[in-house]
Amino acid sequence: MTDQTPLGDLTTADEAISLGRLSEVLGVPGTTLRSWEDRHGVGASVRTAGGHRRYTTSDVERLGRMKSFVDDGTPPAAAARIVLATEVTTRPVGRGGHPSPELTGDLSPEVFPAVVLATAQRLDVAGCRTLMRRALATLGVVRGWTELVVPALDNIGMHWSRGELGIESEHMVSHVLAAELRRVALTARPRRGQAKVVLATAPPDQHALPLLALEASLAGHDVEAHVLGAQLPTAALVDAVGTLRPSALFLWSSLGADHGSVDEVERRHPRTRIVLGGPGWGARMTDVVPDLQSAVDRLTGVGSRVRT
Ligand code: B12
Repeated sequence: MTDQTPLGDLTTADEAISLGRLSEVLGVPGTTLRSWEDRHGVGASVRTAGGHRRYTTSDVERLGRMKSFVDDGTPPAAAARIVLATEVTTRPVGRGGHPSPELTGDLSPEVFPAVVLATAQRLDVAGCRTLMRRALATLGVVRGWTELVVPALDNIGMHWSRGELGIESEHMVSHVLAAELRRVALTARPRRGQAKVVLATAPPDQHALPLLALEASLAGHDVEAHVLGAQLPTAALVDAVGTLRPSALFLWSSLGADHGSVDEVERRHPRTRIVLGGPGWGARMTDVVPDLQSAVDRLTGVGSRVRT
């Protein structure tokens, strides 16, 4: 049983609480609190003149979050990294609304999804933008998307489906991520003599982020990508392929796809190569590219298998 007595604002060494009191408040043994500090760096930020630990408000908040993660089954080392990385993203933004240069969150796959989730819960646009930008810039689009961003989206989707995260948070993350992916695509140097590809989602799918990941990944290759976005009706897709005459059409589906769109494009534009991606195609489609790198390879001609 934990002690629920309010602690007030414990900002100075005099006001900060002792190890014993914190142990009562959180319901965590003192030996465990000491080991979280000694081994994982999550502990008291002040000491008395006699060297005793004293915990401020932010220490209490941080250790409370540490306890929640550990109670949920996260190993203490990972919990500490999440707590410390998440805390970094809450620091104030710098001048001009740009995130503070101190923002140096942890980009390991173990921690990234939890840190993105924390920004989603707080609707922290600047923190989310910084994380996405760093993931894409540090690892490059293909690895950043595959190793960090997709697990983070999966985690967001899981919390949303359990009713633990509002749709506004999911929209915020999608919007920020879309802008970061577009930024990469737009800043790439244009090349001459490009092959043309069209990227769209199969109706009625609204999940367009993989198209933007693909567009950003193709930037810098000799490919001109035209993103037509989500929920494009089949007739519009057929018209667009007729107008643009791409060498390939990439169609994404996250949910159950309308296979009629593929049949119709094939019938009207038999020379256009169709490349399919996403879990929504199901078993009927046997040649669905499994990941972003394979889609890039297929559209740049490195892997040139045609849909069977
Ligand atoms: C963001 C999001 C949205 C946003 C999309 C915004 C946008 N601009 O794209 C919005 C809010 C619009 C949305 C709407 C809906 N969504 Co949604 N959404 C998501 C979320 C969080 C991320 C989607 C995404 O881009 N994922 C990234 C992709 C690439 O991940 P993936 O499909 O798992 O990828 C795998 C492979 O395909 C491959 N891969 C990864 N990247 C790439 C890239 C390429 C190019 C290739 C080829 C392969 C590849 O590796 C992955 C692992 O195997 C997912 C959660 C999730 N797990 O994905 C839910 C999710 C897809 N949505 C879901 C649902 C239910 C919906 C709605 C029906 C909700 C509703 N009731 O309205 C609607 C759908 C409406 C519609 N007609 O489409 C469910 C789908 C469950 C299911 N399979 O039936 C999910 C899984 C959430 C969940 N856990 O329940 N969504």
